[in-house]
Amino acid sequence: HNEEQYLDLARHVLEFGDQKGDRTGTGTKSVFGYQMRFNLQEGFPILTTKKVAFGLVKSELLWFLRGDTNIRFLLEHKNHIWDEWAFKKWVESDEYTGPDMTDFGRRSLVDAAFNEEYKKEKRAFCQRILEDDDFAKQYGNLGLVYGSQWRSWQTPNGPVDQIKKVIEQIKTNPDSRRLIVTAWNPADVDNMALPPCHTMFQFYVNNGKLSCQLYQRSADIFLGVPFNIASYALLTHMIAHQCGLEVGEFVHTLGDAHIYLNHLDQIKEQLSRPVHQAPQLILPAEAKPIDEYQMEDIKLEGYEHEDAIKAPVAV
Ligand code: UFP
Repeated sequence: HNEEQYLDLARHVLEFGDQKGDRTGTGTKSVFGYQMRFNLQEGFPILTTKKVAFGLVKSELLWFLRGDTNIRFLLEHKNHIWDEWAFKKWVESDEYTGPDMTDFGRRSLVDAAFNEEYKKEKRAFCQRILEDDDFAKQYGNLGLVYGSQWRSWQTPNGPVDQIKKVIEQIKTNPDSRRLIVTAWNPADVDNMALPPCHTMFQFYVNNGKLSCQLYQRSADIFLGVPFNIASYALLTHMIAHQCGLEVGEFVHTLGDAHIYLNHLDQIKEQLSRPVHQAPQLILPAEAKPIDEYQMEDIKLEGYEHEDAIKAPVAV
């Protein structure tokens, strides 16, 4: 069963992971180098031992594929996963005159009164992004994130659309061993708040089936990875659909694979739960241009799952 790939990863890191410090100061159990293989013919590999918010996976992936880097699109779809990055730029700007939001990520976790103030400020920020075009242009844009790296990688000779190119190559040259999309730019990483976690992915065509392998440099096993698996499985389906291919495997290769020390109870709870049958992904009969898919074009049928499990995000 596909889900055992993930549960085995969690058990492996609990058993063999070394305690290791990290950027956030939280502490982790970590291993280096691990690989999971999901057979996409066996159903869609979204986890069933806890609820994964597939709506957020969809809207984020559609956002990347449109080459969009402005959080307004995400907010229009009630997706708040990238808010903090835009909010940070806003509260650090000269124009911001509200209460001091320095180090809001950490303070909101330890100071309840501050957390209320922070949530209020952030709600107002999101509302303004939705309502005020000029404000959205200036403070909603995250700049160098996956949308721009995938669809308009900047070079001295103009932008490179890696997604368009790789789709063309899969169609015309399926045996190619160069079907790669990369997000890691050594010239930028020193100036980035969050250097890309999904550093690159490669496609592979065999027997009419499209497979995809992702190299993820850093993997938060409890909170990030379930989301990442669903996202790249969906991407593989969408690209296969574009190219008239069936889906093969999603191979997920991890660099620093870690469980945060404040997620240990949650992951143990998850490991004690029953696994349900995998759902099916339904795409429209006819493929659309890759940047024109709408939320309602993508459906999961028969997603049975255990309840969501809450855990603090390390920032
Ligand atoms: N992380 C993921 N998946 C993602 C994402 C982030 O697991 O898609 F964007 C986690 C990995 C790590 C943290 O725990 O976020 C990033 O921190 P760092 O840059 O220090 O690796």
